[in-house]
Amino acid sequence: MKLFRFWIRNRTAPPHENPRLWLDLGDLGEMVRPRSYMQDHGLGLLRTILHQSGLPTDLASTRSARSWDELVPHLRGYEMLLMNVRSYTYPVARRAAELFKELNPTGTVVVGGLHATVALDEMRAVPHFDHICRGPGEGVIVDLVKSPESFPRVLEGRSAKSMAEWPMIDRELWPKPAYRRLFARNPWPLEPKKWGPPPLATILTSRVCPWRCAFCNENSYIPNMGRKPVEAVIDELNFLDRKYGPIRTVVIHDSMFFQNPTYLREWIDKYPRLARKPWPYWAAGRADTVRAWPELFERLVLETNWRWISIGLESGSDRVLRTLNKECTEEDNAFAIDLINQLGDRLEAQGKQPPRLWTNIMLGVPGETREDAFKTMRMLRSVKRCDPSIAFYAPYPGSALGYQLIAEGKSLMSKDNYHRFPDDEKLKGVDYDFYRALLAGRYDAEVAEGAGASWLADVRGTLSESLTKA
Ligand code: B12
Ligand code: SF4
Repeated sequence: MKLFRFWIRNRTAPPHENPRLWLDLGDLGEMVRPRSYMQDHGLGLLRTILHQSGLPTDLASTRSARSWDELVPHLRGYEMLLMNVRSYTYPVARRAAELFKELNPTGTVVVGGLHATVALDEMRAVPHFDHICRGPGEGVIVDLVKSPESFPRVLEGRSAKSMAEWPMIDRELWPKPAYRRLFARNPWPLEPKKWGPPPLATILTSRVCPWRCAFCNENSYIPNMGRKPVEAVIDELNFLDRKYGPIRTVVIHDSMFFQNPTYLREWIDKYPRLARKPWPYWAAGRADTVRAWPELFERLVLETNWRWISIGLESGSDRVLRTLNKECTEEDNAFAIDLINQLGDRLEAQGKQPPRLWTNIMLGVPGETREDAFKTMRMLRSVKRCDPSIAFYAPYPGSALGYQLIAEGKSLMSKDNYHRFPDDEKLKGVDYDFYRALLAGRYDAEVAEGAGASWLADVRGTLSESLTKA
């Protein structure tokens, strides 16, 4: 084994057409095994801009390698390495940069992405990162790649005013999964099964959610920008369907799709008329706005095939919702659940596919009591068609609550394990054994006690397997 490693690392570099390599980041092996994966729009956008500007990049992916040794030949022989670093890919990015420098001692490593914006100190601390771009990269990437030496080590990115200015991503610049059977069933560069049947087309219509939930509040670190015009979204989907389709599911990747009534009305008017097929889609909303604009919500479900409704209900307890600054109440959550249940019944009675509620739930929020957690379980069980995505609360840098808990020394997440798994223990002082027992159904009697007549859910029994990776 040692000999093999020595040989791998010391083989002469293969000749490359391009001097630059973009490395897609994620769990080793994710695109090797037959499992779901999602493509990175940041990488897609920036590589498209570079290629259109005559600065092509080669591509490798940590997700297509089973081990670091397997990645070695793909990293060797380049002058520049580019990466999009998010908090959960920071450990992989560090390791990749170290390896790249070992293999290409005179090479330059250029990084950007959300972790550079929210945790600059940790990025600075990696000596192998030569240039660190904070914020949006679309306005600087070309100059930066052309002449990195004219930029300081840490630089501010520049945003387009509107997503209308972004070029359409050339999806063939995304990594190809290595797994052949998966590939055969899911015509790349469309994506495999997730929420709905494959092939999937993922798309962004907006960049930032304007709310300020304490565990997220992305609008404090991602600059606001104009939304992608409705017709441009539909044109892109039609193009993808013609070129790579037939598409069967659309995933609108926006943090918050249900946010602007004027835009949504235009979507209701145009999507059913102008899309080659009104593909059923996944998109995110909030309980309080569903309650504020119920007619709009109903029309979206009934007229545009919104079939996987993602609402971060987060908790069934007002106390916890307040800690999270969710600005939604137990009543808002109950209203949204009830409306989705009713709409589902109506569609089912007509022999049509009912919408499912895909809901993020957090357990182990600081200050949460057992009764709060029972209320969350009761709330979940009142959803008739539910796909819960349950996670132990994670104090991510960038969010107000995350920064506070990190500063107080309560976070168990470190730069080596930002890599998140929903069931990792993330905070000091939280009784995770209780939560595991709760999800395994050991407190079902206590949960049922307060559930009354509303025990409707198709999530009866153990919820342990709902600690799923997004
Ligand atoms: C789509 C999405 C997903 C998708 C797809 C992820 C993927 N493969 O890309 C799915 C659903 C899988 C997902 C999952 C998760 N996500 Co997510 N996701 C998003 C979302 C909504 C959009 C990302 C996106 O495409 N943005 C648009 C592109 C264009 O922006 P970008 O990638 O940041 O790139 C720009 C800049 O950063 C910069 N840039 C990027 N790279 C580079 C490189 C260079 C060299 C330069 C110069 C510039 C540069 O320029 C780009 C153009 O402006 C964001 C929220 C957001 N608004 O960004 C959250 C977000 C990235 N996700 C987040 C989280 C926490 C997660 C999860 C951990 C959630 C969970 N608890 O399970 C998981 C982890 C997944 C995993 N791999 O394990 C956080 C990350 C926080 C952080 N500090 O990093 C975000 C910010 C949401 C939030 N507000 O909390 N996610
Ligand atoms: S949790 Fe959801 S609603 Fe709250 S700020 Fe983040 S994306 Fe917006």
